[in-house]
Amino acid sequence: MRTRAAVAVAAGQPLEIMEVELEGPKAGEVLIEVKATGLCHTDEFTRSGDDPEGIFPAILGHEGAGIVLEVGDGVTSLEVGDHVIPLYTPECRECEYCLNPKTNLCQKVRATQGAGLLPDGTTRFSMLDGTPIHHYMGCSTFANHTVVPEIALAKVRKDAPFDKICYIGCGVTTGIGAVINTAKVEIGSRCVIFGLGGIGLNVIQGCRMAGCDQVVGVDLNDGKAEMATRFGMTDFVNPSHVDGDLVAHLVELTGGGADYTFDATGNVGVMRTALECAHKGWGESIIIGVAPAGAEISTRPFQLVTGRSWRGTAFGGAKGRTDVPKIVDWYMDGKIEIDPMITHKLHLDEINHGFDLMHQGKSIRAVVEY
Ligand code: NAD
Ligand code: AHE
Ligand code: ZN
Ligand code: ZN
Repeated sequence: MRTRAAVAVAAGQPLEIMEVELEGPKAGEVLIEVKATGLCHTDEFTRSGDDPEGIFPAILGHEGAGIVLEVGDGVTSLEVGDHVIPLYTPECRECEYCLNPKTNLCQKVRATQGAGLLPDGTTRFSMLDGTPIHHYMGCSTFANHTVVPEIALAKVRKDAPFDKICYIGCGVTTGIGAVINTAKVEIGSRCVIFGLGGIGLNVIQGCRMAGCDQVVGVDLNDGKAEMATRFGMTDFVNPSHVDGDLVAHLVELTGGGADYTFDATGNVGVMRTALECAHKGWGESIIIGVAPAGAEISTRPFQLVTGRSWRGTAFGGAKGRTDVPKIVDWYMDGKIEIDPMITHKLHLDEINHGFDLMHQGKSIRAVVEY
């Protein structure tokens, strides 16, 4: 079939909107009509050329929701008409990672997914002249139709709006999950969140759910403070307005250091600050941000010797087929908020403007509706 897609033709270039060819689903695969997709900073990270795994041409996008149009041979858990959220962290329920409750990093298809291919080692997308186009994070939601492995689809209730629940495909789950699943934040904790964008705001929302006493937000953009306050931030710090050492300032503000800190910027200097403002003896710092190729973190080992821990999380530690339908229920039951964070709705033709808004700090989430 033919479908419309925004294609990343080369690193650093704007996405190009074009008709592409899409082959039907093979065994274990599912054809989806994508109804909506969010723009996450990780899409921009790959588009820009910062991603060591970036492959071009590719159809980016990993924060989508849609409807099953066709299932390949052997697919048993989904049928035509089901509503689904694609999962860049699949859940096969049989690999050693899926069987270990300590991780959500199913490895069943990781090698081919990282190479921009479906599990049989081929791509379903091509340009009209036959040039193959790579998949991205197993999802490729910047296309109106996509083919995804069955194990990378969470089946969700049919009354949930696609233009909101697409955000559960990455930002919402990553932010809330980092608090609940990874850090396991306790009631009464003091937390510091660096980066109040689409991920950081959901960390703040998770901190509110966890019953934190203090939730400090740190961002270079004063414009991010209002929304963060609405989601539960108690104190705002703009590092460019702090005289002297930022770590010392945050340690003082949190009464000796934070119980938990979160990086949602992808900046390795910020990651160091986040580790060092965690409380001596027990503070934990969780890295969520994705850093460019070649970037490395550093600190004095003494920071760890004296009881701080450095950790990381992908997709908020969520096992997607199990947890994502529950998060959709939380949204539908009013336990979490999504709507205010979706600041812009765009047509596919306007997708590059969505990345401009991200760079200008004007959007939290821009969502493309097909
Ligand atoms: P975003 O662009 O919406 O937000 C980033 C925020 O960080 C912005 O508000 C920006 O002003 C702020 N910022 C940038 N530099 C800063 C600095 N030096 N100090 C303080 N604030 C600073 O991006 P997003 O979609 O929220 O994504 C955030 C990061 O999380 C990205 O690196 C993204 O790739 C990563 N991410 C990781 C996962 C995961 O599973 N680990 C999932 C989603 C996104
Ligand atoms: N390809 C990059 C790393 C990108 C990365 O860390 N991706 C996160 C999800 S970000 C979603 O917005 C992730 O899930 N990582 C685990 C994995 O297996 O990819 C690089 O640096 O090579
Ligand atoms: Zn993402
Ligand atoms: Zn698995």
